[in-house]
Amino acid sequence: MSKEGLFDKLAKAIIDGDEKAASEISQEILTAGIDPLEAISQGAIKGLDIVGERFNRLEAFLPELVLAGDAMTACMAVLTPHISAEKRGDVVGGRVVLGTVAGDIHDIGKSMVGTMLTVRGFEVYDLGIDVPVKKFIEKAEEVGAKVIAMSALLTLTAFYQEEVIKYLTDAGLRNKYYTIVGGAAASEEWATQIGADGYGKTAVDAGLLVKRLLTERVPPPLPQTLVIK
Ligand code: B1M
Repeated sequence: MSKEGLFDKLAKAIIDGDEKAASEISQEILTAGIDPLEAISQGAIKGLDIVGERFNRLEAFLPELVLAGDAMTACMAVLTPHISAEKRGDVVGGRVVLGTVAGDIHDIGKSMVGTMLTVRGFEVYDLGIDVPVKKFIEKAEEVGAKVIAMSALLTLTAFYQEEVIKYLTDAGLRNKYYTIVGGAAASEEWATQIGADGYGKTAVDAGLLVKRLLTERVPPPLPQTLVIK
């Protein structure tokens, strides 16, 4: 089967919420020697986007979202360990505290960011989902991180990204950490508005962003949000 055919099959497995099929097709993709990152972005995420659009049009409901999310997780479990060293680029090193902001339990994109940072050689402390403002900072202080990375998928709770930045400022810690934001509820405009040091549209961009921030060494807070898109 062609690469495109496999990507379509993977997207369909996600749309159908079929964990077993998602896992099997992901394995097939690996066996065929196809780039796992391409399969995630050209196949699996397309499937999730279709479910999201159907949800918007009231043609799909919460159970379908849940099943699609589970199928995506099954696919990622097979594919992510094989995201290759070629994607690493130059290893820069440095610690990053990562999480999805308070009130938001979307995990998939945040975990992709974690994978992309890890393969680039950063030490990632993934706090998971629904992370309270203070926890980002406490962890960053504890592990000596240089970057705080926040994902937000819900418009309603994206303001917590700004709360973390405000908290850092109020605590006199703003010049200690680069703050970067992303996720479907974030945008370049939003990142600029809240004074984030960086914005990345995709997980791959997040990896490039952290690399740029840590190699260019302009101390935080940056006068202008660095944008990779
Ligand atoms: Co929900 N959900 N969801 N959901 N969900 C969305 C986000 C939504 C857009 C669907 C829709 O209406 N079309 C909508 C949000 C609307 C809005 O606020 N604007 C929505 C809603 C409304 C909800 C609920 C409120 C539904 C309800 O209960 N009525 C509820 C909220 C729960 C909560 O968080 N408190 C809810 C629940 C869920 C599930 C739990 C069922 C499930 C998540 C399962 C899981 O994560 N394990 C789910 C899912 C699957 C989705 C959709 C369909 C897919 C999300 C996803 O994983 N996308 C989503 C619609 C959509 O996005 N098409 C939707 C794939 C993922 C790879 O993309 O996370 O954007 P994303 O990450 C991208 C980039 O954004 C970037 O990298 C990734 C790609 O490279 N990125 C970063 C992410 N973080 C980054 C950080 C960075 C840089 C880049 O730097 C730090």
